[in-house]
Amino acid sequence: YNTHSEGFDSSQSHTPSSIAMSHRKKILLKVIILGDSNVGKTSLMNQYVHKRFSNQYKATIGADFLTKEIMIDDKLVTLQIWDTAGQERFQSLGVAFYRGADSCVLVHDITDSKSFDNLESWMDEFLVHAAPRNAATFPFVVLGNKADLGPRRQVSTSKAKNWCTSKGDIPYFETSAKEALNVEQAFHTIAKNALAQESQQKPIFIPDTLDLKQQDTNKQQGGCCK
Ligand code: G3D
Ligand code: MG
Repeated sequence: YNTHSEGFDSSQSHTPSSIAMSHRKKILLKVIILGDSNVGKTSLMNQYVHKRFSNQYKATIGADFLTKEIMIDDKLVTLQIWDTAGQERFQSLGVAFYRGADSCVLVHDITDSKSFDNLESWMDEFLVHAAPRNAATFPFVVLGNKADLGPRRQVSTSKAKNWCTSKGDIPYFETSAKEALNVEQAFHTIAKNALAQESQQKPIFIPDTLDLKQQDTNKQQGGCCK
């Protein structure tokens, strides 16, 4: 596998006019996926981008992100989906992971109540590190994954929905990366809400100088630019 390969949504038809139109409005949205390890984050991304559920892929994915192009209304949107490489175990995700996120996907496993209880701290972690301009309206989405394992469920749908409502009406989906249940729908909502939010924002201010000392303390193994 090419770790930075391009996914393409073949369900969308690109007529010449839709391509011409979309070129005027090419947009990149950064989506990050957070949650406890083993909830299925990598599997969800792989299912969405490559329409596959495989263990092999999981072992080789060391990439910072995958991309997928989709059409939302008349806009060609490139989703840049950032997954962790297992560092979530140590809560040591670098600054680059959070920087400039347009949407944050919080994932728990419906058969693991601890992973649901931890959503709150993942959300806090995100808000502290990404420091979005408007935390109250930032587009989060919550996914209760492994919905195919119904008999082993520990987190009820209503409990998850109530939490999402209490956090400002965050959309909630129960997904299965294994059975491709709701994955497409969830990411479509993620992209739509990220796009809606992004179009309200002014260009991001990028400073000329970087505090290298600060950068260094956040540096992860694997080299520069993280
Ligand atoms: P993570 O990236 O959040 O750490 P992974 O999670 O995507 O690595 O998945 C963790 C384990 O859960 C994997 O099992 C994976 O196959 C499984 N998994 C992911 N999504 C689903 C799902 O929707 N349904 C079911 N039944 N299993 C899922 P292994 O055994 O390979 O560790
Ligand atoms: Mg993973």
